[in-house]
Amino acid sequence: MSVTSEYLVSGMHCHHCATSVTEEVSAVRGVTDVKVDLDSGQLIVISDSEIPFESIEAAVDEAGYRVASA
Ligand SMILES: [Cu+2]
Repeated sequence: MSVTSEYLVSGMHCHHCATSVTEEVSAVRGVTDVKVDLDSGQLIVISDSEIPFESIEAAVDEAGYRVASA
């Protein structure tokens, strides 16, 4: 089973920001694919099970950005 979750990340300004977020969120256990749209700040997480919001929030925080909304 594959779960798709969408989040909004604030503070990303360039390709480097998007790469940082992608790397950190990709490292969260259970995550199989991550897509970041720099213009809209949209973060799409594909996982093989439901990932707790706190885990995504922590990973984005680790990258230096903030989840604006789920
Ligand atoms: Cu940047």
